[in-house]
Amino acid sequence: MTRRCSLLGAAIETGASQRGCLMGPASLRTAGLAQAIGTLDWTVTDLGDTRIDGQTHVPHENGAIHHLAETAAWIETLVPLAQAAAQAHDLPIFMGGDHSISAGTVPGMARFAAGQGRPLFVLWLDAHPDLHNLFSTESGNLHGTPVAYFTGQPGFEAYPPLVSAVDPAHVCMMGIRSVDIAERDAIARLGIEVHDMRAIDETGVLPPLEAFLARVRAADGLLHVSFDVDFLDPAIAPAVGTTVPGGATFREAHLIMETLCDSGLVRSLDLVELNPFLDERGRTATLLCDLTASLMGRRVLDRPTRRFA
Ligand code: HAR
Ligand code: MN
Ligand code: MN
Ligand code: MN
Repeated sequence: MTRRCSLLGAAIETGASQRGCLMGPASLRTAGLAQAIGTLDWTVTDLGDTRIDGQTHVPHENGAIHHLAETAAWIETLVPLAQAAAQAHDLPIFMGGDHSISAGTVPGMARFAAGQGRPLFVLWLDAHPDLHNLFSTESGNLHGTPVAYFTGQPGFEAYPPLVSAVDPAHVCMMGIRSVDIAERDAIARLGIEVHDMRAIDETGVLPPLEAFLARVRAADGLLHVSFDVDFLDPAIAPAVGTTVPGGATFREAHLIMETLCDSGLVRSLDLVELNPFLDERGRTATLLCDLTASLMGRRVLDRPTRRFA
């Protein structure tokens, strides 16, 4: 049966240290995201790009913070849009923009899931855990904060009140390889499931992913996937301002997306941190389109759907 997908652009770059993520949605469209999905068993609705009004500066006790007012406005805007997109479509895709969009898209999805009486689970594919609060961030770059916010941690009085929290036990991170001290403490304190690159080197991506998917299924959960370009190795994905060596390979990333497709559990997707200003002839944007196609059913050969325990 043909399912409905939608694309929503959130051209945010105020959360990142470098400019350029503003062009992320345009680059994904130019690379043919809608066309790639449209050749599969999906209809695609492009909802266009959302925007916020100009903001006046809001100071914070942590003087390092950049663009607090803009980030708060983006959260306010994105929460209801994400929730509405989930109501109208089987798989909304949120095109960033830097990773601060997830401080809006994930709570919006969590609120949608709560309305269905189901828990939201989050698969966080990233080099970074993005677990700072507004007091612990030293860089002041707010793309480093969404996970702490949407899991309901303290220190976010300056963000809009959280509409619906995600249980930290429902978050799984893969690809992590750059963690600040405050984030390391938060991971331990919250008991978040983190598979860093060493763990992936040791086991490959499938065992931890399948174990997480089994947990989502057992809880009758909805799954949101948040895909940060820097999850990938910079050799295959140069278009990101925060490259970290030793990331996921082309095949590791595709195998994750193909396995997610087989699971049938994915309800929404963020594609974030794409900085087209740093891309090489569109190769990173094209790779993101191909990975999304794998998530949505592109197959080299017909094969029986993998069975899960
Ligand atoms: N942890 C660092 C900081 O807070 C780097 C954060 C970079 N974040 C992203 N998203 N690129 O994952 O500044
Ligand atoms: Mn900065
Ligand atoms: Mn990130
Ligand atoms: Mn990152």
